[in-house]
Amino acid sequence: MISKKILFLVFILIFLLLSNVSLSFPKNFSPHINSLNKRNDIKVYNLTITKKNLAPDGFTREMFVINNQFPGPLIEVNKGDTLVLNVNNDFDDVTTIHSHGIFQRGTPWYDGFPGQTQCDIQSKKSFTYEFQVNQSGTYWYHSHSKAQYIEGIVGPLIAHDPDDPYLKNKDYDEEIVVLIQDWYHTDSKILIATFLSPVSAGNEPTPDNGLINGKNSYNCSGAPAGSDCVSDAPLAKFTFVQGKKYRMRIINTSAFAEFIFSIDEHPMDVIEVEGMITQRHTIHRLPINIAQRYSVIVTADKPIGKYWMRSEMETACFANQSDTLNPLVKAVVEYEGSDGSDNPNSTAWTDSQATCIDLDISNLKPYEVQTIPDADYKLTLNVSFQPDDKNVTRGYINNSTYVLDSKSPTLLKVYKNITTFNPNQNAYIIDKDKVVDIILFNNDTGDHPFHLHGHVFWVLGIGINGTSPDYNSVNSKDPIQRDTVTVPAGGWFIVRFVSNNPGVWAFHCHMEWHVQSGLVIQFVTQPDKIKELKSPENWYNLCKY
Ligand SMILES: *[C@@H]1O[C@H](CO)[C@@H](O)[C@H](O)[C@H]1NC(C)=O
Ligand SMILES: *[C@@H]1O[C@H](CO)[C@@H](O)[C@H](O)[C@H]1NC(C)=O
Ligand SMILES: *[C@@H]1O[C@H](CO)[C@@H](O)[C@H](O)[C@H]1NC(C)=O
Ligand SMILES: *[C@@H]1O[C@H](CO)[C@@H](O)[C@H](O)[C@H]1NC(C)=O
Ligand SMILES: *[C@@H]1O[C@H](CO)[C@@H](O)[C@H](O)[C@H]1NC(C)=O
Ligand SMILES: *[C@@H]1O[C@H](CO)[C@@H](O)[C@H](O)[C@H]1NC(C)=O
Ligand SMILES: *[C@@H]1O[C@H](CO)[C@@H](O)[C@H](O)[C@H]1NC(C)=O
Ligand SMILES: *[C@@H]1O[C@H](CO)[C@@H](O)[C@H](O)[C@H]1NC(C)=O
Ligand SMILES: *[C@@H]1O[C@H](CO)[C@@H](O)[C@H](O)[C@H]1NC(C)=O
Ligand SMILES: *[C@@H]1O[C@H](CO)[C@@H](O)[C@H](O)[C@H]1NC(C)=O
Ligand SMILES: *[C@@H]1O[C@H](CO)[C@@H](O)[C@H](O)[C@H]1NC(C)=O
Ligand SMILES: *[C@@H]1O[C@H](CO)[C@@H](O)[C@H](O)[C@H]1NC(C)=O
Ligand SMILES: [Cu+2]
Repeated sequence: MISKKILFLVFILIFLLLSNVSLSFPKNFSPHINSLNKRNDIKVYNLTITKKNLAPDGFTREMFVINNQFPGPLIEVNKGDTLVLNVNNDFDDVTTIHSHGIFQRGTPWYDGFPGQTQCDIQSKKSFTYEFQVNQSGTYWYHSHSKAQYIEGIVGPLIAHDPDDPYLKNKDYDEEIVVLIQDWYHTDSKILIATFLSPVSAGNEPTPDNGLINGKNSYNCSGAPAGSDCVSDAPLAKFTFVQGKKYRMRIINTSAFAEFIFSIDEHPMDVIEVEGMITQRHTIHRLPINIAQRYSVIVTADKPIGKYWMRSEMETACFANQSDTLNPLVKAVVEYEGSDGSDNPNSTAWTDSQATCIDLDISNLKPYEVQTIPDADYKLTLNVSFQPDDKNVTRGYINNSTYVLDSKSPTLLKVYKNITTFNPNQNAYIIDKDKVVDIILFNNDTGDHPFHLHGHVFWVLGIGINGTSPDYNSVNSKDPIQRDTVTVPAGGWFIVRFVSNNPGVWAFHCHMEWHVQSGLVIQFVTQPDKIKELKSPENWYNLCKY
C-alpha cells in the first residue's frame, strides 16, 4: 500500500508542474507553455520600481530596476485572463506603466499614457492597473513617462493562447523570449536636455551599445576617463537541446536603433507578427524596428556546438555615427553537451537586407483568412521636423508639435464633458464606430516606427521616398495586422483600423527622442461611449496630489 505521505508528495509535485509556480528557471525568460489549461484566471504581479547602480554591459551607471531585476520580470497570462499590475513607485520621480499592444477595451484609463489616459503615479505612491487580456501574442510593458523605459522600466508580456495552431500542432517544444535594445551610458535627463536644445540641430543621441536580454560586453577604452567600467562583461546565453524546436519571441525595446536579428546557420520561420498568427515564412535575417515583435520557430538541428546570435544595429539610419559604438550585439546559443569555454566560430548569414525599413510584409500572410472592411474615414498626416521659435528642432504632425500636459489628461477632460482641446494636444475626435485609414507622409530624412495604442491596424502599403500612395496598388485583400509600422525616410504608409474601442489612444513615433520632441497625436474615440464606462476611484485619485 502506498503511504498517504507519498501520495501527498506526488500530488504536490504534479500541482507544481501544472501550476504557474516556477521551481527554478535559471534561464532569463522561460515562458510556461505547459500551464495553459486554466482559463479566465486572475494573474497578479507586483512591480516595485527602484533606482540602482548596475553594469548591464560592464559600464556602471544609475538605472531603473523592477523587483530588483533588469529587464523587468516576465509577465504571462493566458488569453482571457485578467491581469493585475500593482505598481509601486519607489524612486524620486513620477512614472506610469503602459502594456504595449494590449487593447484595454472597456478599461481605457489603464493604458498608461500620462497626459492622455492618466495622471502620473507620484514618487513613493502605488497604483494598480487591472484589465482583461482577450488577445494572445508577444507584447511588452514599459514606462510611458519621460525616457524611463530606455533606462530599465521595461519587460516582456506574453499572452498565451491554448488554441494557438502552431502549439496544437506541436510545431515547437519550448519558448524563449529575446529582448533586444540599444543602451546609453549617459542619464536620459542629460540626453533629453541636449536633444531639445538648439545645439543638437535635431540629431538624436547615438547609443553607446546594444543589449540582448539586458547583457552585452563593452570595450571600456571608449568610456570617459574615470568611469567604473569592466571590459568583456558576459554575453547573454541561450541553451538549445539538439532536436528541439523553439518559439523565439523577439521584442525590440530600443530607444532609437533598428536591428537585424539572426542566429548563425539556423533559419527562422516567422509565425507571429504582434499578436497576429501568420503562415510560416522562412528567413535568415529579421529586421525589427523599435517596439515591433515577431515570433519565429528555430529548429535546433545543427551539430552540437556554439553559435552566435546576432543583433546588428542599423547605424545607417543614425544621424550621427559613433567611433566607440560596436553595432554588432551578440549573444551565445549553446547546444546542451557542447564543451569548452571558447567563443562560437559559426558563420553569419549574408543575405542582403534593405536598411531602415520593415521586413517585407508582402511575404507574410495571415494564418486565418480575414475580411477587410472598406474605409469610411481617411485621415492624412504629414510628419516633419522643424525648428520652433526657440530654434529647437521638434517633431510635427500636420504642422503641430505635441506638448505633454501631464496634469490634465484628455480622458479626464472627456469625463468633464470637455471635447475641445488645445491645438498642441493634437487630438482627433472619431465620434462613431468607423473604419479609419491613416495615410501618413514622412517629410523627414529619417524613418519612424509609428505605434497605435488600443488597436491593431492592417498595413495596406508602405512606400519609399520617390513613390506615392496609390489605392490601386496597396494590399487590401490579405494584409497583416500589427500595432507598430515603420514609415521610410521620405516615404509613406497606409494603415486601416476599426475604431470601435472607446477611449483616448495615442498614435506616435516610438523612438523615445521623438516622443519627447512632439511626434505624437491622440485619437479620442466615441467620447459618448467613454462616459458610459465607469472609471475607477483609484484612477481619479491619481490626479489628487
Ligand atoms: C504583492 O504584494 C502584496 C503586498 O505587499 C503581497 O501581499 C502579495 O503577496 C504580493 N503578490 C505577489 C504576487 O507577489
Ligand atoms: C473578452 O471576451 C469575452 C468573451 O467573448 C467578453 O465577454 C468580454 O467582454 C471580453 N473582454 C474584453 C476586455 O474585451
Ligand atoms: C538654429 O540652430 C542651427 C543648428 O544649431 C544653427 O545652424 C542656426 O544658425 C540657428 N538659427 C538661429 C536663427 O539661431
Ligand atoms: C553629432 O555630431 C556632430 C559632429 O560630429 C556633433 O557636433 C554633435 O554633438 C553630435 N550630436 C549628437 C547628438 O551626438
Ligand atoms: C578596445 O579599443 C581599443 C581602442 O580602439 C583597441 O585598441 C582594442 O583593441 C580594443 N579591444 C578589444 C578587446 O577589442
Ligand atoms: C530595434 O529597433 C531599432 C530602432 O528602429 C533598430 O535600430 C534595431 O536595429 C532594431 N533591432 C533589431 C534586432 O532589429
Ligand atoms: C568550429 O570549430 C569546431 C571545433 O574546432 C569545428 O569542428 C567546426 O567545424 C568549426 N565550425 C565552423 C563553422 O567553422
Ligand atoms: C501632406 O504632404 C503631401 C505630400 O507632401 C501634400 O500633398 C499634402 O497637401 C500635405 N497635407 C497636409 C495636411 O499638410
Ligand atoms: C506651419 O506653421 C508655421 C507657423 O505657424 C507656418 O509659418 C507655416 O507656413 C506652416 N506650414 C505649413 C506647411 O502649413
Ligand atoms: C456631462 O454632461 C452630461 C449630460 O450632457 C451630464 O449628465 C453630466 O452631469 C455632465 N458631467 C459633468 C462632469 O459636467
Ligand atoms: C517638407 O520638407 C521640405 C524641405 O525641408 C519643406 O520645404 C516643406 O515645407 C516640407 N513640407 C511639409 C508638408 O512639411
Ligand atoms: C527623397 O529623394 C529625393 C530625390 O532623391 C531627395 O532630394 C530628397 O532629399 C529625399 N527626401 C527625403 C526625405 O529623404
Ligand atoms: Cu521617430
